[in-house]
Amino acid sequence: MPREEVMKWLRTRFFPHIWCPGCGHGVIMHALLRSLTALDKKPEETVIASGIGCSSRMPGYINACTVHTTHGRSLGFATGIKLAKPELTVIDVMGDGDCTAIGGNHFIHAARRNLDITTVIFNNNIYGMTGGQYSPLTPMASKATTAPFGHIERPFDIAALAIAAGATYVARGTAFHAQLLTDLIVKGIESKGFSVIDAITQCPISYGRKNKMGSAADMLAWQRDSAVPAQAVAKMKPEDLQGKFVIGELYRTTAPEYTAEYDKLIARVYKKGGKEN
Ligand SMILES: Cc1ncc(C[n+]2csc(CCOP(=O)(O)OP(=O)(O)O)c2C)c(N)n1
Repeated sequence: MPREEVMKWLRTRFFPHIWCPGCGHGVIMHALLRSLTALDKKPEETVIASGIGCSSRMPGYINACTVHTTHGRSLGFATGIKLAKPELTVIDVMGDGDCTAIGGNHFIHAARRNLDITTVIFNNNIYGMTGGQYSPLTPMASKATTAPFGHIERPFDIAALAIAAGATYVARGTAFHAQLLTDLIVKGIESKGFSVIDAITQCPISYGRKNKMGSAADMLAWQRDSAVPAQAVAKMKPEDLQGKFVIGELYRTTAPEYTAEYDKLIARVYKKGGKEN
């Protein structure tokens, strides 16, 4: 059972949830809720937005200001909310398909603007809700319902994409490393700018079964065994990283935050009585 302070963030009246047995999405939701309690956030000052997908059902279970929007567009909604009320903590939860396929354009431009929004990408390598079609994060050679003979597209390196697009905090955790994930989400929320947390999670039904990865417990063991801590990478050769992924804080910088710049612009224009120069 979650701790009492975490329970307060749950809308248990909507349980049972929709997630399959062994799905990692609940572990990530728990990490998010632990990060909100650790930061002493208040539900009425916390917005959780999502698009469409198994992962995107999550805000419905959370007792905060939540919006379950349209597939790939949640960052558009989150942007509007943040601009209208910059004082709110805005978190956007997205599936890997939601964020990087249909939502890819919103994602890169939100990162470029450096809006103070924390995104948590539920990266289960697949479109879970619709039955296992490949996403832009599906690894090459994996099987999917739309790649029955093995996937021939290269996946995005989502961390590199986020950094190149302008995100100012980028990290990766997994459902297996639940405490690390909590700490990374805490830091992402604290960081004033666009934060991206790639949260690797298992989909035993639509991805694991097709790729003979075993049970949910086996998939958690796969996360444990494939993860390389960011601190260890410097000492490793590129070939040692084959088939592995790096976890921990991957990138952090500072850059002007969009809503702060917008407020400055409004103040400047008011001071000049609305005149251009
Ligand atoms: C405009 C639009 N296109 C397609 C769909 C169908 N659809 C619903 S969820 C989904 C993919 C979800 O996959 P992902 O974002 O990876 O999340 P997961 O279910 O794996 O958590 C798709 C394609 C939709 N709802 N709306």
